[in-house]
Amino acid sequence: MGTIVIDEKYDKWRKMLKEDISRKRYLHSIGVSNTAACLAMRYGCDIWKAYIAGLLHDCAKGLGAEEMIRVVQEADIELTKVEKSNPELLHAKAGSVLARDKYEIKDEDILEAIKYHTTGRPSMTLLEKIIFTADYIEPNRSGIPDLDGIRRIAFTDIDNSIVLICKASIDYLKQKNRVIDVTTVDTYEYYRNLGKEE
Ligand code: DGI
Ligand code: FE
Ligand code: FE
Repeated sequence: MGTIVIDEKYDKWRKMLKEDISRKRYLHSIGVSNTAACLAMRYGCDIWKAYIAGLLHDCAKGLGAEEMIRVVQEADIELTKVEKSNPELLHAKAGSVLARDKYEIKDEDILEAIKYHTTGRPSMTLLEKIIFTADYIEPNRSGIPDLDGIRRIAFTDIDNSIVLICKASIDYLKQKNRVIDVTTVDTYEYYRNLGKEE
């Protein structure tokens, strides 16, 4: 695909997204898109895939919990009990289905990056790591302790920034007495141990 073709598509997706989610969420998505493109430049990932995955990662955020469950189940994707009872986790899988069926994204790498953007997973692809990280550090995020430190580390050692993001998320969820998904813990442990081996 030539750059001009993708640019026109990006504009179409951007306009669709604006209709599907709140203004605040839309601005966050633009922030993630741009930040993901920067990280892709830094780490040698496909810049356009990062730009598109960043834009669409939260495309299901406008759906209600029931709707998200229906969308995912109709696509024959399994939902865990934890996902069913915690709607904040559902938008990742629902988003990958919506991106495929409504936004007509055919690229599996982009769809996987959307699917795993909330919990991460062990051995993420570079694109998955970039979307996971960009989601946390994009310019509109605020009120997170040492966010500037994490932002700097994201551009020097992305695996280490993933450890810090997972740790901060788990601490936050514990503090709020929320159920922690096993994948969230697996991601944390995988990237923490990766750092120890070096
Ligand atoms: O969609 P965003 O707000 O941009 O960010 P996100 O997709 O990373 O996370 C959405 C929410 O999901 C956020 O409030 C934290 C929450 N979350 C992340 N991991 C877990 C989780 N919630 C539960 N209950 N368990 C988790 O493991
Ligand atoms: Fe999200
Ligand atoms: Fe997000």
